[in-house]
Amino acid sequence: MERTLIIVKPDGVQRGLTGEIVRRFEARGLRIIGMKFMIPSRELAARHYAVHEGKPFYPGLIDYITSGPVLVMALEGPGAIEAARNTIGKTNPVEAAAGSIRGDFGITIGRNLVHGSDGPETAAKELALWFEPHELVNWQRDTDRWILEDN
Ligand code: D4T
Repeated sequence: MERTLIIVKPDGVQRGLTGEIVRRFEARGLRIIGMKFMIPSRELAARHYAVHEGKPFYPGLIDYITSGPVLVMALEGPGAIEAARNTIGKTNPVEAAAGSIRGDFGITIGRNLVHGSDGPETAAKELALWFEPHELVNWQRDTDRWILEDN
């Protein structure tokens, strides 16, 4: 079982795509284990995007991610990180496959709707950054035997 951190960014929330985006992850079989709605502080955004500090797009990225409410989710499942990245699509929506979230709803890299952790180390770091341990819920999904081969 793997865990990943997903953010519906301010454009996804403002455009009323929150439900559609959550639906896609649920339909894929990923289990929601945490969820919160918040306006990220600039400090939180800076820690989340620390790896991009100094890059030309960094200031715009921080302005964008702090510009309004986001929906933050922790998802769990086998291969959850890669599965979620594939559901989200390539970083630049122009290159994202049709059928992915960015491929269906995005057209520009600076408004790419969703974030998903890009590896196990990043996922662990981001989950700890956005969630307190007690905010993550351990639960059994009754449909798991129809979604997961080993459950
Ligand atoms: P996030 O982190 O938002 O899920 O995006 P990705 O994991 O798919 O892509 P990333 O970390 O490389 O980029 C982070 C964030 O910065 C924006 N960005 C990126 C941008 O506005 N201009 C750029 O040239 C790049 C590379 C988009 C996503």
